[in-house]
Amino acid sequence: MTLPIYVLNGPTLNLLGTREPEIYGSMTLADIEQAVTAHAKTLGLKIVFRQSNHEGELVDWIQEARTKASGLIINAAAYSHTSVAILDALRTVEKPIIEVHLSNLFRREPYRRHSYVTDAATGLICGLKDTGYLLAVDAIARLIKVKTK
Ligand code: CA2
Repeated sequence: MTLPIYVLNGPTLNLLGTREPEIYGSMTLADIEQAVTAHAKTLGLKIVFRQSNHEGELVDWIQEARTKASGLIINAAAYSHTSVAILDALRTVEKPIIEVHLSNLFRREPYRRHSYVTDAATGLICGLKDTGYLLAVDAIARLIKVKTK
């Protein structure tokens, strides 16, 4: 049986849909979870979807994903730009890792252009709002198949 894909979300993403829809879209995180879970189901895959405002909790979940996930989708939000702890944890995950950002980091403030997560990620999707999460599921599905063939 294929292990679930972990989808981890960082600080303040729990407030999605309440402000700045032009940057982040108008869906709530619960809407995104529902869409991602339904899409994964069409591919025969399961999703574990979580959000935390706490760096250490995200690190714990990344460590959990090492043995319990088939792949990892991560939007570490502001921690992407600051957290060597999250980078170190991601470097221990020997599974496909897709970094997702709702907004296009390269059209925003210069401090958002660097992400520590990118150093450990298999690939990066940004600027496509909620669609980025769905494409990340597709990417992991393909990467897992390539690996298991
Ligand atoms: O574009 C993304 O997905 C980000 O990861 C979102 C982070 C930001 O720090 C990154 O640079 C890019 C911020 C998430 C804040 O979420 C909000 C939710 C509701 C209202 C305003 C912000």
